[in-house]
Amino acid sequence: MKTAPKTALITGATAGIGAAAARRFVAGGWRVIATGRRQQRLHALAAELGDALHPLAFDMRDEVAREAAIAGLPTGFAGVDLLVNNAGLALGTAPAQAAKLSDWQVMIDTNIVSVVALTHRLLPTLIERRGGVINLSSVAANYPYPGGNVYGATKAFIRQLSLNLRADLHGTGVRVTSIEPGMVETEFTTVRTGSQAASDQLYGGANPMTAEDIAETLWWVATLPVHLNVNTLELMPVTQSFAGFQVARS
Ligand code: 8X3
Repeated sequence: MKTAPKTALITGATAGIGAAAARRFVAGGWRVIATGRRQQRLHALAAELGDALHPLAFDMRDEVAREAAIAGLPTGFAGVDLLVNNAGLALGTAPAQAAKLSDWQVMIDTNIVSVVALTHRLLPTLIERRGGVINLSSVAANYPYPGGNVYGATKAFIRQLSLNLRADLHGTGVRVTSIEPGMVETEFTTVRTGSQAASDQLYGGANPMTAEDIAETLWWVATLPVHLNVNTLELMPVTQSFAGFQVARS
């Protein structure tokens, strides 16, 4: 028996993990709603992937635009089976005492407030369809590091939100997963540092993970037999591991 294609809504699909995930899910026969701010990039993705991809350009932090975009989804894409909360960013690597409050606010609005709002909006549909939520957290949720301050805290929120959603959605059949990657070479570090050179230096010789590595992981999680739930999944490149404690000496 032929089953109807499933639909994933992937945020932050204009680049990096989001774009790679859109490609992976379309290749797997799903429909994808690809969201992001950069309309041209979404249209290029739609031109590449065809009718299975519905581009939806809006700023996740704009409540009115977000609601209009979701409420206006065409019939073929209205039933979301999987929400991939991928949109997010890090701004700055300075210690807390030198960081910009405005950077912290943008991270909190993007990485937490928008994710919470979109998830809340889609929960009734996800419950009706026994769907799933995959949240992109980070190793920064699990390990403190200098300069991680508010970025790491937003990702810790996302990890705990995922687990608490699981607790509340118990018995509904809805799956929830927190994915916690380490170094993935995307635009992430250029955005974080504001510099291509800093990004090249960080990833140079490090053999980091790729957006495609994480997209494949998302695909695996989403297509596991329905009686399985991956609660949390932390990934690093082999070249990345843990640093020790610091000691400030007098
Ligand atoms: C960021 C992970 O390892 O690049 O989410 O700092 S890492």
